[in-house]
Amino acid sequence: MRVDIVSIFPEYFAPLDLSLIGKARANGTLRLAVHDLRAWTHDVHRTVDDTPYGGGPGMVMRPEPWGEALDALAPEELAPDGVTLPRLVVPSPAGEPFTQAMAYELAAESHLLFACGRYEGIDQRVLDHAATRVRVTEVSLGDYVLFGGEVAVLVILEAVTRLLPGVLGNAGSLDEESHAHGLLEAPMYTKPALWRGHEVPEVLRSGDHGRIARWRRDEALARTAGRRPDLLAALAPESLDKRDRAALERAGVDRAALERAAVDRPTLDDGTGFPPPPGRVAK
Ligand code: JD8
Repeated sequence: MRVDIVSIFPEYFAPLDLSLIGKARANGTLRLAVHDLRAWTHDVHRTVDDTPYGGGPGMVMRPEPWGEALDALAPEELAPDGVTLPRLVVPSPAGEPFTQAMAYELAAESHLLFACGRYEGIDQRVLDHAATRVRVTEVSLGDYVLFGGEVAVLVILEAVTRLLPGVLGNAGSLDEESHAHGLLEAPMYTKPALWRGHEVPEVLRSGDHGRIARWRRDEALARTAGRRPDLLAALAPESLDKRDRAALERAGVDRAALERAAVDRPTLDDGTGFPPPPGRVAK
């Protein structure tokens, strides 16, 4: 996979030299380049921002450097095979929520181009213009406010690159994990068996693989019910068998009630798309 990142803070991406992503780069699985947006400015101050039309606080990223960056990294003149067309990914609080499903989708692309905004964001015409040439996906990490897109790109790349063939040593660890089957994972333990008065559950030391698998499944179900009822409610009914339903009942979960909770969750929304800050009462 080829990845290009454009940012006014290329130093933010130093961690991409480390660990498994660094290894994937070193062995050619991942061809990653970070570009300084200011390389596509022409004034002495290398200006990338200006005041917002319509007024308001802060600054907006000017379109011209972004236009030149896209011309360089997503050229209109395609290679004859057309395969070099990148998918443009733009972190934004107004984007589509980033999920494991989207990570899988992005991992199937051969070329990703990330545009990191700062300040109040990028002039909208950059995205509108880019969409005439490439597929554009605005992505949000979640409902909280960041300074810019850089950290979001680090998160997205970590989720995406670990799905690339050959990046994870242990292929089995991919589909056994949380979010692959829609449940949180059971807790994990290692040696020693007794540590500061806390014991590893007996079942995990029993060597009985059937009992261990059932225990882990029950823990996953109980944990998900307690911590993420939204995930449990979103499960397809057929992904829970009779023993699962029994485990949920023991954990005190009424699945019908969970499903109702998922559809008529009380709204805290005041139209801004964000829940009220602490201290403010929801409408
Ligand atoms: C990109 C600029 C800051 C955005 C005013 C200050 C993602 N989940 C997420 N939260 N925030 C971002 C994000 C924030 C960004 C930029 C992503 C570029 N900002 C601006 C508009 C409102 N703030 C994000 N992914």
